[in-house]
Amino acid sequence: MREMTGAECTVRLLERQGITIISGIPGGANLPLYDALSRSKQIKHILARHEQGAGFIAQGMARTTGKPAVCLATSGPGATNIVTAIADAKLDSVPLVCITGQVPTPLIGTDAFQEVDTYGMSIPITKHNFLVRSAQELLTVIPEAFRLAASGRPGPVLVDIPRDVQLEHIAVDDLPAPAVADAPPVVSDTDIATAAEMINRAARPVLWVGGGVVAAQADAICKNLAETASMPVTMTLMGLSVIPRDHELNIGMLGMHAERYTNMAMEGCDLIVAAGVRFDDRATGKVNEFCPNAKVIHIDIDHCELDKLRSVSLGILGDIHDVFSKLLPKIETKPRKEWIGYISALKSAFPPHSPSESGFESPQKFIRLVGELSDNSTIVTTDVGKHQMWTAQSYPFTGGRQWLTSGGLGTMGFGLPVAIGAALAAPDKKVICFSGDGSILMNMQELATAVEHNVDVTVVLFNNQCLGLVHQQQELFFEGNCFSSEYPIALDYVAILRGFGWHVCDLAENCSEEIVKQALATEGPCLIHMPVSREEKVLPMVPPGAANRVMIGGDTNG
Ligand SMILES: Cc1ncc(C[n+]2csc(CCOP(=O)(O)OP(=O)(O)O)c2C)c(N)n1
Repeated sequence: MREMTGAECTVRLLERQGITIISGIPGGANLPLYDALSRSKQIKHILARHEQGAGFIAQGMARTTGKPAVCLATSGPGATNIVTAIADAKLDSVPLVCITGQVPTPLIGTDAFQEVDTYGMSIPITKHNFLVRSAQELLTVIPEAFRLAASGRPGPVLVDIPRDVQLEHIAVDDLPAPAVADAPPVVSDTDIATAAEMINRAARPVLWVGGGVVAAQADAICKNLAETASMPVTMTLMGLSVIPRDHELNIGMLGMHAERYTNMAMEGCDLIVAAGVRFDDRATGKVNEFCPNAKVIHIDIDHCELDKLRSVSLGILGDIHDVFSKLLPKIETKPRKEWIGYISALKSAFPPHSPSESGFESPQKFIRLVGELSDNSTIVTTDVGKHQMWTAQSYPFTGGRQWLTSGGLGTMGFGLPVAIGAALAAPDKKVICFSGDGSILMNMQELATAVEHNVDVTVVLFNNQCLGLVHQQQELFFEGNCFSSEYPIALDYVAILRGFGWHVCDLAENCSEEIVKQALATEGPCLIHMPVSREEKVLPMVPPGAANRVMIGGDTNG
């Protein structure tokens, strides 16, 4: 029997979950927790400069390891600031445990200083949330938060702990065992047999993979399955690293910024094997007109996704690795020469925009150059905008958890803090963040955090002095009325980042492969600044709300 406070109990439970790094910011309502944390020999605290930064640093750790990561915020403004990072984690199924301080229990509902209804506010953006009423409850709530975050389809869980609960003394016999994720659902043998038969019979099948395949660590077996069946593979933005860029069956990302031949190939398929995807509108375009002639097998760990937006011929509930492993021995080896030949002909007729050469002539070629100069273990993050799509179209991904981008929420400001989190979780790896001059400002305070922890992060900043992707949409769909998307003042990013203590490499001053190599070889935070013309577009493009066959650009190589 040991007496401890709710705060101490929380820290012990986090230690037992194997947590070694937590990001956050202290404030009045979580100070008891911080006091207890200061005595932990196991957990290192990363003091972020903004709670959204703390949330995204934790996301960077979780996206890199696949395990729940923890972030802390105080009540009121601390909680409201961290909301974006939680919502982002929800849409991209990232396991997060966010612990917020709350005003003391007797003051809840009185409009107390720094009181917001964090529980209510977080209901729609979490997988689950708790408002803890006594220190005793922490013994079940904290392990439960980890179990929920990691089980099935991963996601964020919020635990709101009032200050008096953190200070309450309880006697604890034994701390509960650390929580583990629930076992995945048992896959039905009949479903496997039916799926195998459908794949074997199909003349023009496509394997469509998303973030769920990354989460299930099923990339290697996914490649085996595709190769055995000679099934071309298309990917959502979240699934881009599943199949190496140069693999002969990789037909690229589908949807709004797909290559024209990819969307055309999808139109021609007779079977879609959709794994770990959620029929997001950015991927399907107008969903009613998405591959109307294809049968669909949908494999997902979350039963809510099956039949949600598209009625499927067969829905398989289960862990994708498990499903693929059971499916593979039943798949006939087939060359499917006609189908593969048809797609190659489409590819020759509508050559990809993604560059086959690297260089400095365009951001896409430069992204490819950076990829070629980096080793395969490099982790890539992005912000949101043209630079994100250029990276999606051009970076030579090789596999796994290499690609961290905000897919569902599309959050500007994601790239830098997620890169910091990734570097903390994988200190032996280089992390490169491709960003834009709009996005980098949205969490630039974390430039200080990066220097403080000397993380091995390189930011490649494409500076087009505008909110590029918005600017492009205004040019294309609002008759060139580029209202409020241009920055009239040219900021000196080189001086700004140098001021934060970053190494800098300014390609406006000096531009050569040798200089880029040197920048990438620099250990610790380093900026590569590349000026880009506003006119440089992301093409092809499906207009928002249109069917995927309605594409702008990509009909020639230009
Ligand atoms: C937090 C947030 N606010 C607004 C948007 C809408 N938005 C999408 S892309 C974009 C412009 C991004 O500009 P920048 O980071 O400079 O990248 P670029 O497109 O120029 O490469 C904006 C404003 C968003 N995605 N996220």
